Amino acid sequence: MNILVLHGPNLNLLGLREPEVYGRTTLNDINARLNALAAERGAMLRILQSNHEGVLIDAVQEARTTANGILINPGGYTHTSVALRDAISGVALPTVEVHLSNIYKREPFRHHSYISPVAVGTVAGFGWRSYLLGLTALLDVVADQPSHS
Ligand code: CA2
Repeated sequence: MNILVLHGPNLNLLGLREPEVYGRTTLNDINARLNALAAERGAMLRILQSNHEGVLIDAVQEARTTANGILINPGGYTHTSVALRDAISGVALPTVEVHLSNIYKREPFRHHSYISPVAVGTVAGFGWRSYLLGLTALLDVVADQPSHS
Protein backbone atom coordinates (compact mmCIF):
# COMPACT_ATOMS: atom_id res chain seq x y z
CA MET A 1 0.00 0.00 0.00
CA ASN A 2 1.41 3.39 -1.03
CA ILE A 3 0.33 6.62 0.61
CA LEU A 4 1.15 10.18 -0.37
CA VAL A 5 1.61 12.45 2.67
CA LEU A 6 1.38 16.17 1.89
CA HIS A 7 2.23 19.03 4.22
CA GLY A 8 1.17 22.46 3.02
CA PRO A 9 2.63 25.94 3.43
CA ASN A 10 4.60 26.97 6.51
CA LEU A 11 4.47 23.53 8.11
CA ASN A 12 8.26 23.38 7.66
CA LEU A 13 8.32 25.87 10.58
CA LEU A 14 6.70 23.42 13.01
CA GLY A 15 8.44 23.27 16.36
CA LEU A 16 10.53 26.31 15.45
CA ARG A 17 7.90 29.11 15.67
CA GLU A 18 4.56 29.63 17.50
CA PRO A 19 4.90 26.57 19.81
CA GLU A 20 1.90 27.84 21.83
CA VAL A 21 -0.35 27.18 18.81
CA TYR A 22 1.31 24.29 16.99
CA GLY A 23 3.44 22.59 19.68
CA ARG A 24 7.15 21.80 19.86
CA THR A 25 7.19 18.78 17.62
CA THR A 26 9.03 19.36 14.34
CA LEU A 27 7.94 18.20 10.91
CA ASN A 28 10.84 15.71 10.91
CA ASP A 29 9.52 14.25 14.20
CA ILE A 30 6.05 13.86 12.69
CA ASN A 31 7.42 12.26 9.54
CA ALA A 32 9.47 9.79 11.61
CA ARG A 33 6.36 8.82 13.61
CA LEU A 34 4.34 8.42 10.41
CA ASN A 35 7.05 6.24 8.84
CA ALA A 36 7.16 4.05 11.97
CA LEU A 37 3.40 3.56 11.90
CA ALA A 38 3.43 2.88 8.16
CA ALA A 39 6.17 0.25 8.62
CA GLU A 40 4.09 -1.51 11.32
CA ARG A 41 1.15 -1.58 8.92
CA GLY A 42 3.17 -2.67 5.87
CA ALA A 43 2.62 0.63 4.04
CA MET A 44 5.05 2.87 2.16
CA LEU A 45 4.90 6.66 2.42
CA ARG A 46 5.97 9.35 -0.01
CA ILE A 47 6.21 12.52 2.08
CA LEU A 48 6.37 16.05 0.67
CA GLN A 49 6.13 19.53 2.19
CA SER A 50 5.69 22.53 -0.08
CA ASN A 51 4.89 26.20 0.29
CA HIS A 52 3.64 26.27 -3.32
CA GLU A 53 0.09 25.43 -4.37
CA GLY A 54 1.13 24.17 -7.83
CA VAL A 55 3.71 21.77 -6.37
CA LEU A 56 1.06 20.27 -4.08
CA ILE A 57 -1.37 19.97 -7.01
CA ASP A 58 1.27 18.27 -9.20
CA ALA A 59 1.94 15.76 -6.39
CA VAL A 60 -1.78 14.99 -6.04
CA GLN A 61 -2.09 14.43 -9.80
CA GLU A 62 0.98 12.14 -9.83
CA ALA A 63 -0.51 10.11 -6.99
CA ARG A 64 -3.30 8.97 -9.34
CA THR A 65 -0.98 6.30 -10.75
CA THR A 66 1.41 5.79 -7.83
CA ALA A 67 -0.58 5.86 -4.58
CA ASN A 68 -3.61 4.23 -2.97
CA GLY A 69 -4.53 7.21 -0.79
CA ILE A 70 -3.57 10.70 0.33
CA LEU A 71 -3.00 12.12 3.83
CA ILE A 72 -2.92 15.91 3.68
CA ASN A 73 -2.53 18.88 5.96
CA PRO A 74 -3.28 21.62 3.43
CA GLY A 75 -2.21 24.36 5.88
CA GLY A 76 -3.56 27.78 4.89
CA TYR A 77 -4.69 26.42 1.49
CA THR A 78 -7.43 24.61 3.42
CA HIS A 79 -9.35 27.86 3.50
CA THR A 80 -8.50 29.26 0.07
CA SER A 81 -7.72 26.65 -2.57
CA VAL A 82 -10.40 25.61 -5.02
CA ALA A 83 -7.57 24.33 -7.25
CA LEU A 84 -6.21 21.91 -4.62
CA ARG A 85 -9.74 20.68 -3.91
CA ASP A 86 -10.32 20.13 -7.66
CA ALA A 87 -7.09 18.12 -7.90
CA ILE A 88 -8.11 15.87 -4.99
CA SER A 89 -11.57 15.43 -6.38
CA GLY A 90 -10.09 14.71 -9.84
CA VAL A 91 -7.79 11.88 -8.76
CA ALA A 92 -10.58 10.19 -6.81
CA LEU A 93 -8.18 8.63 -4.27
CA PRO A 94 -9.34 8.26 -0.67
CA THR A 95 -8.04 11.37 1.07
CA VAL A 96 -7.88 12.18 4.78
CA GLU A 97 -7.48 15.82 5.84
CA VAL A 98 -5.59 16.53 9.06
CA HIS A 99 -4.98 19.63 11.15
CA LEU A 100 -2.82 20.04 14.21
CA SER A 101 -5.13 22.65 15.69
CA ASN A 102 -8.90 22.55 16.15
CA ILE A 103 -9.75 24.92 13.31
CA TYR A 104 -13.32 25.37 14.68
CA LYS A 105 -11.95 26.85 17.91
CA ARG A 106 -9.96 29.46 16.03
CA GLU A 107 -10.71 32.54 13.86
CA PRO A 108 -13.92 32.32 11.79
CA PHE A 109 -11.96 32.33 8.50
CA ARG A 110 -10.51 28.94 9.52
CA HIS A 111 -13.94 27.36 10.01
CA HIS A 112 -14.47 26.70 6.33
CA SER A 113 -12.44 24.05 4.49
CA TYR A 114 -12.50 23.68 0.71
CA ILE A 115 -10.92 20.25 1.20
CA SER A 116 -13.35 18.61 3.67
CA PRO A 117 -16.13 17.98 1.11
CA VAL A 118 -13.75 15.90 -1.06
CA ALA A 119 -12.08 14.08 1.87
CA VAL A 120 -13.21 10.81 3.41
CA GLY A 121 -12.90 12.57 6.76
CA THR A 122 -10.99 15.11 8.79
CA VAL A 123 -8.96 14.87 12.01
CA ALA A 124 -8.28 18.19 13.76
CA GLY A 125 -7.15 19.39 17.15
CA PHE A 126 -4.88 16.61 18.40
CA GLY A 127 -1.53 18.20 17.57
CA TRP A 128 0.94 15.79 15.92
CA ARG A 129 -1.37 12.93 16.90
CA SER A 130 -3.87 14.15 14.29
CA TYR A 131 -1.48 12.80 11.65
CA LEU A 132 -1.22 9.35 13.25
CA LEU A 133 -4.98 9.14 13.76
CA GLY A 134 -5.49 10.26 10.16
CA LEU A 135 -3.02 7.72 8.76
CA THR A 136 -4.58 4.91 10.81
CA ALA A 137 -8.02 5.78 9.44
CA LEU A 138 -6.75 6.11 5.87
CA LEU A 139 -4.96 2.73 5.92
CA ASP A 140 -8.16 1.11 7.23
CA VAL A 141 -10.26 2.77 4.51
CA VAL A 142 -7.86 1.71 1.74
CA ALA A 143 -7.67 -1.86 3.09
CA ASP A 144 -11.48 -2.04 3.06
CA GLN A 145 -11.71 -1.09 -0.62
CA PRO A 146 -12.82 -4.01 -2.79
CA SER A 147 -10.08 -3.15 -5.34
CA HIS A 148 -7.33 -3.58 -2.72
CA SER A 149 -5.63 -6.98 -2.87
O1 CA2 B 1 -3.88 23.33 12.37
C1 CA2 B 1 -3.37 23.08 11.28
O2 CA2 B 1 -2.74 22.05 11.04
C2 CA2 B 1 -3.47 24.12 10.14
O3 CA2 B 1 -3.63 23.44 8.92
C3 CA2 B 1 -2.16 24.88 10.18
C4 CA2 B 1 -2.13 26.04 9.16
C5 CA2 B 1 -3.35 26.94 9.36
O4 CA2 B 1 -3.37 27.94 8.35
C6 CA2 B 1 -4.64 26.15 9.29
O5 CA2 B 1 -5.72 27.04 9.54
C7 CA2 B 1 -4.66 25.05 10.33
C8 CA2 B 1 -0.88 26.90 9.37
C9 CA2 B 1 0.40 26.13 9.31
C10 CA2 B 1 1.49 27.07 9.71
O6 CA2 B 1 2.36 26.38 10.58
C11 CA2 B 1 3.22 27.13 11.30
C12 CA2 B 1 3.99 26.44 12.20
C13 CA2 B 1 4.87 27.12 12.99
C14 CA2 B 1 4.98 28.49 12.87
C15 CA2 B 1 4.21 29.19 11.99
C16 CA2 B 1 3.33 28.50 11.18
